[in-house]
Amino acid sequence: EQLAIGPGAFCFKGAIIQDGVEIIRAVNDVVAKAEFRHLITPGGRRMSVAMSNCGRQGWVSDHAGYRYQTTDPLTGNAWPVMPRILLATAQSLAARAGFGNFNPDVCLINRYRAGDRMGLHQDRDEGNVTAPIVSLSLGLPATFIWGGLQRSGPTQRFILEHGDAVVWGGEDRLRFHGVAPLKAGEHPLTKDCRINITFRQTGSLD
Ligand code: MD5
Ligand code: FE
Repeated sequence: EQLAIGPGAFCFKGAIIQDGVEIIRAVNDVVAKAEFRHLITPGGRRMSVAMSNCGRQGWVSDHAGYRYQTTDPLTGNAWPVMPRILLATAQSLAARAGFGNFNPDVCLINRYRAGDRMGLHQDRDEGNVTAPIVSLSLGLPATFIWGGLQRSGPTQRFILEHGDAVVWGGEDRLRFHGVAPLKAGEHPLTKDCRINITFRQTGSLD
């Protein structure tokens, strides 16, 4: 089931349910090497969502700003290699949405617990905004907030549930978006949390 939620945004409802156990195992392998942490925004605020990364680059934030870097600031080590199941899932979904040759070098893993939220923002730290972003939702459901190209524009809300995948490309790639505070709950696979995984391509030549 593929829902076109915008001209360049496609929701694949339940598409990754059958791979849920394997995907969560891959996430656990990554966070055993690069643990979840609460990044600090350039303005000095601690993000409620806990994050980690795998792949050639990782998204980080601190007093100096938002950026991608090849090493984990907590350890100085390279980020863990992107597990094959994650890369394959992202590439397959991008292709189904019409984006061939998607070669993500970043896999950002977000962990939401009860009350955790993500304020309205755009994803524009990637050098290549022509590549889509693929996102996977696992565990507890969340209310996703979807705006327009200006922060002040109207927003829509929809629920992202366990097993849903969304490909954000084309003119929907730079929309403002956020996640409402997570409601407490219990999920058989992730217990008290929601895991969101986003795949990004930071370069323009690969
Ligand atoms: C989440 N994560 O549920 C969301 C899912 C993030 C983030 O927002 O930056 O980690 S990805 C939603 C998204 C990505 C790229 C573009 C658009 C939405 N969009 O244009 O609406 O944790
Ligand atoms: Fe985002």
